[in-house]
Amino acid sequence: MKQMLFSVVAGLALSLGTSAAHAGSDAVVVEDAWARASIGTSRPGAAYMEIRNRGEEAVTLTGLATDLAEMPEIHRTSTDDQGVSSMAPAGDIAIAPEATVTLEPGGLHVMLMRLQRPMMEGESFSLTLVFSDGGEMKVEVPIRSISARGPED
Ligand SMILES: [Cu+2]
Repeated sequence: MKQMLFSVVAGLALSLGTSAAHAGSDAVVVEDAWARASIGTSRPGAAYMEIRNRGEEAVTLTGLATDLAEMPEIHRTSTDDQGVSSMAPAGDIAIAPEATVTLEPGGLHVMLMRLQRPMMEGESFSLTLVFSDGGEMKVEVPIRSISARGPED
């Protein structure tokens, strides 16, 4: 009897722990995702979106996965005093409660390195966002024209 009680309590603790761990990234909403068509596969593709944390705890975006590219990464473009811009891996992206992180041309972006196929205007691809609490979110990203500057182009 004592043994059974123990396992019920243990099971309860486990399920509470799991739901708490997923509360963070479960509160994340992605809006206005879009990508630009590519010329072939020799150069990396890029994708943009707004990542909104509607929860009460901070969440951290730690990685990306997609079958479109072997090496999807979040990059940050920055421009120095001379007006020269460059980009580098942005590392983990922390999103405070109620905050929105915007991925847009000239700033943070998804860089799709080693494209496995050309990105064709009018098609879409799925991109999985991976969070530090173990949560994952799959986003369908529409591919706009090669000259698109925003989600409506
Ligand atoms: Cu980049």
